[in-house]
Amino acid sequence: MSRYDPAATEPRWQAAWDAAGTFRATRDTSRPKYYVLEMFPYPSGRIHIGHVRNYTMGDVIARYRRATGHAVLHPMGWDAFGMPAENAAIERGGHPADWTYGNIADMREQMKPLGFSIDWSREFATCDVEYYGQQQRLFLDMLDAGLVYRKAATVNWDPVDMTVLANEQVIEGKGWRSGAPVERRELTQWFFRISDFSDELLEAIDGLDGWPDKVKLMQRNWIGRSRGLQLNFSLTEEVHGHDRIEVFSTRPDTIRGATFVAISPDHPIAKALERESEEVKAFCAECRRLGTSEEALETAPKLGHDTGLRARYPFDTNFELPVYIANFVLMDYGTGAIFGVPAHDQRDLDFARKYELPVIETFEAVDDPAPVADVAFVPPKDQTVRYTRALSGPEIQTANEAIEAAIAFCEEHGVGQGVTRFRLRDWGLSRQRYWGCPIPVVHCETCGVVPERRENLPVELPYDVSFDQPGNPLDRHPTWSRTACPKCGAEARRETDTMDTFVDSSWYYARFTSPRAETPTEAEDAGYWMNVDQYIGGIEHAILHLLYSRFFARAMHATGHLPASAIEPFDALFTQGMVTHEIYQTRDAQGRPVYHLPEDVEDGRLKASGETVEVIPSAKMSKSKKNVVDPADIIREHGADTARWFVLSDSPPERDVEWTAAGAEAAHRHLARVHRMAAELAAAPDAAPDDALERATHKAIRDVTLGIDSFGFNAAIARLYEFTATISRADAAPGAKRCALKVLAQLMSPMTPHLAEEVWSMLGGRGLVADAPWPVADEALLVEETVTLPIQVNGKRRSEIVVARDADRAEVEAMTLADDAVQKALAGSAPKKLIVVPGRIVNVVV
Ligand code: ANZ
Ligand code: ZN
Repeated sequence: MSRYDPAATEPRWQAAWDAAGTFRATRDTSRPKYYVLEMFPYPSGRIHIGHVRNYTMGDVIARYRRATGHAVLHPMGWDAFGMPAENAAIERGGHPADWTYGNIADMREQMKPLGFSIDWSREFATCDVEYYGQQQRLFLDMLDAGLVYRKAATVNWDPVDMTVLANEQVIEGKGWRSGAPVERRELTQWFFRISDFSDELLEAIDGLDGWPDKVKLMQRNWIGRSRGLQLNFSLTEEVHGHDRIEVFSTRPDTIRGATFVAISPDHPIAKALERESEEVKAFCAECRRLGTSEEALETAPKLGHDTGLRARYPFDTNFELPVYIANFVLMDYGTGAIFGVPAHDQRDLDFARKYELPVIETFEAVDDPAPVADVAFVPPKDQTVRYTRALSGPEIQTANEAIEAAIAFCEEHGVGQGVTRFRLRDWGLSRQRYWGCPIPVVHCETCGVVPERRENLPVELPYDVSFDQPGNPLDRHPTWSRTACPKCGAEARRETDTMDTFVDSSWYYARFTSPRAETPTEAEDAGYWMNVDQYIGGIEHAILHLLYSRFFARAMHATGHLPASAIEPFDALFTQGMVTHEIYQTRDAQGRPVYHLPEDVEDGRLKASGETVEVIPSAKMSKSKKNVVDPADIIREHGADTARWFVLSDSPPERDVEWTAAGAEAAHRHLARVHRMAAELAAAPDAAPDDALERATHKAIRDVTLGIDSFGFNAAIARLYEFTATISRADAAPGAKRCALKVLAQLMSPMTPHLAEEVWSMLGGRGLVADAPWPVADEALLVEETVTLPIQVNGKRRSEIVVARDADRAEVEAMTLADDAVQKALAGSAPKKLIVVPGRIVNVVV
């Protein structure tokens, strides 16, 4: 009898699917379409078990939808630009392109044995010139449409690496690689006008029914709409043509508690003062040395410089406030200036304590009005409080009410107006990096910034670059940036900045609909395949990637590359949990932890030395802790189907699942058992269907279908375990069991497609199980034919009987009296009473 041998059979079925072109996506207007997409990977070089879980989930859905008659698009590609390739070139020599394409080849080889139903003919990498050339076209279209612009912006500058750093690359004020203190610099950069869409991107979240609530909340918070007041404080004396400071506040209800005004170091008034005072200059320089991230500003100590200027409180012009330059005021939020209310804002209170400014309360708690020292009183805005210094409105009101009243009051008196502000900033896309998509513009001395002509696209990255010096190799290239001005023909210089790699991943889903087109998309293909019906990926992309994609889809619609129906590109989103593993450690002579790979540990001891290991409970897999398992090893040992089955079982897909060797072995044993049953039943002669098995089969169809449909893969798998046991135990003819097992193969096929094909073919299934239509549960067989009735004797439950649903009273009574427990209780005599509650219970009184 043939043995379960995935090493031999899995490649064979993969070859069969390939040969038949089973997973090639083709437009077919006679069928409903289904587009399932997993977030494409960064080609780091190795597939990890988290990838396996992510792509297996997508694969289950893709295979299931094919079986239910959909035209399925399930593509794969590579998010291939970015810093790691450049860092590898700097650290180890070699070229980013070679490193990247080498990694892609390796990862493709690691991925293929997993048997995903991917249309590999659509594969691309974002560093393919065919892809980023189209991205340049999109950029130019967006430029024409006014969706991209240039402006001076403050950036984090690493003076050693001579490059701009993203906020995440600034660690405690220092460059993540150079360790040099990061400076704030002003550079002219390209920006996408995403903030024009703030309102729309926010409102549209309400319609994203297929998205997890937590992701929607994160998107809302990131966009951060807030209602506030913009008003002027006049200055007691004019300074360089400025006679007032415009401030923005979301708490105008607290204005009578204002004790200072603060402006950003980048505010025009601060800049004017900087020109005349060395002291101001030194102070602003100090502020700029800190990063620009909100986080850096949150944690950095509050610094202020008293300008000596005085601002008049707008309603009582005798009341004057000092004007500070403060490091925690950002120039690109609101107006770059605030009024400080130490009583009701912790940051302002810290500042006031440091610079000995007064603290004036405007409201207090209704029940316990005593303030707490050095803690600003900031109750929720919908809580009722007592205003002691309200600007307008009654004494007792909520902050929300007081805020609206204050805005109305200021508008009435012509001193300010209500405004809606967003936290969302325009998206700066310029990177002073080589390994990215070149920004297709040219700088001409006479014409300024000129877009490259479309017929000159793509602007290709030069291959001959060196990484032996800091900075952007494109700047140092002897010829690359030299070109003719597209407008006047004079000698001009190419833009050497490249695009943020988030741009690459903001439209790849659209490109997959026609990956070889000579335009970014093809209307017919995009119209047919968009939207992504099911998007699957990690929660770490819940904010930026999704927001940028939502913006890009709108921009692509505005520039004619996507239909209006695709401006929300992802109908449903699923964020999967991680695969975790225990950590094994011993200690060195100094007591420092030494980590060990799972494969080197057995039964709590090191295989090599027998030393006992400490076991740290399940944690995110990480190379530094060595608690990683390599999918390639698992496939070698157990086969791909075992890996696929295991990552889906045990835990709901949104939760973490813990990888254990024992669990993997159990999964493997189960698959081997299904295989063995198939081998045993393969030659069974045809038999009449068995009623009970038939019913069990249809219940399994119903439950597994429901499980897959609702992302309850673990529940579906639990049902498949049960169904396997039912078939095995069933008291039915082998021929009937064989029929049930064939359905089992179909139901398992999305999760364990190779084993399913094997079993299907052993049992005489026609063609590939991948092509077989999904079984449909017969409603008639799902109706329970029997009911279980508990039997109580003298009020205590003693037994139960299974009777036909339509059994009559006499029949139930007869069965009750025949029951062992009842006979024992009666001890030969007749019952005093026998009460049958049809369909519910039987009561016997003796
Ligand atoms: C006075 C006030 C009193 C404020 C109070 C808060 C509490 P959200 O709500 O996140 O939008 N602010 C305004 N512009 C700023 C800037 N450019 N840099 C730093 N802080 C700025 O934040 C709005 C609040 O943050 C505003 O309301 C302002 O301080 C401050 F008890 O005004 B508030
Ligand atoms: Zn020119």
